[in-house]
Amino acid sequence: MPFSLDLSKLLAVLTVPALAAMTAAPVAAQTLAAVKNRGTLVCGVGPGVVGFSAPSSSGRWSGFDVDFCRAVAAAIFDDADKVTFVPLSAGDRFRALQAGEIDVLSRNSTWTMGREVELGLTFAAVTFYDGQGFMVRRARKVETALELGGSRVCAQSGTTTALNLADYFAASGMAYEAVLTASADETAKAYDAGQCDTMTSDASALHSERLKLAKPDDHVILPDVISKEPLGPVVRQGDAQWFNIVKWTHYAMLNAEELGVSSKTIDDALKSQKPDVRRLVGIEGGFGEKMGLTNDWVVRVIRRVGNYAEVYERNVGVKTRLGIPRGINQLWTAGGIQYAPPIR
Ligand SMILES: N[C@@H](CCC(=O)N[C@@H](CS)C(=O)NCC(=O)O)C(=O)O
Repeated sequence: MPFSLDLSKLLAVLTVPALAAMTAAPVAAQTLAAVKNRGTLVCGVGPGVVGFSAPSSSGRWSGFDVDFCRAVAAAIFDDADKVTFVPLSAGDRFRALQAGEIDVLSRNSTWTMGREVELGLTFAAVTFYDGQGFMVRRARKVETALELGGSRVCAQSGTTTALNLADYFAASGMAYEAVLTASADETAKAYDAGQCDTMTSDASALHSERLKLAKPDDHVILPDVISKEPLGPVVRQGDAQWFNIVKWTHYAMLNAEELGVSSKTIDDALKSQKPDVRRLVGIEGGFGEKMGLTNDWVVRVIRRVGNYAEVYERNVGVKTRLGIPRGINQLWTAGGIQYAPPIR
């Protein structure tokens, strides 16, 4: 049909230059400039999961996810305190990032395909490999999650937790009732008050939630892990420079651990003759400036916040109240799956 031929020609004329213009356009690199102009990094965090992100009584934020924000701030400003923390519920976190209310989300968020292809967001790295678990009262003498049929299960809304819960009970042919709440505090309160007999969330968060209960020792975390929860920082799509800064902050902290560079040994590292240590601390390679930062950006991160092991052990490791062993979050050289691409 002549009409359709004409239309397709017209479309080709209109679309080809438009597409070429899109691909030729430089990738928007506005986030770093905005952060520098503002003088502070705006970081979305969880409101209250001790060990991951929680404010002290004086309002100072600390935790594993908080330290990641501090590391990015240290990389940019050489000051780990130049961060404004924005507490966000599970249901609101991705909207806040999409809307530009925060520069990065560091809030025990699970990397899923849908969160990238549906929400226009990108996970920069996996800072904590986790999985979903269950907590029950010790007195129930439950040994495995397969005995949980008929349970009333407390979980947080707006999370992968609630979705996995439904999948797991359906796949196991078990009945259950979900009691969904809007925050970690509410979930713990509902469980402690007996509104549910089982609590489910990322296993790491369960270790933290247990500490909120009236009698933590009366509760056990079952050994079953029913899902993959790769947790990490999230950015908006379309700003490759910012994505690289967030991603390489995690990888720099891992590489530092692998090379034995910590906040205690950073001054020795600056005198090192080892090529990979010299590239890490920016004496060789010049990678920091190519990313919009200074060449000593990793020195700033390690001096002000520490390497991956220091951050892990300080916030959630076996010597803390949470007591979570490194497990699969060990470096690949120690039997784990934390593996950073090389700096070269
Ligand atoms: N990793 C899961 C769960 C994340 C989540 O929000 N977990 C709860 C665990 S109880 C939490 O951290 N809440 C923080 C809070 O409400 O303070 C996801 O990305 O959907």
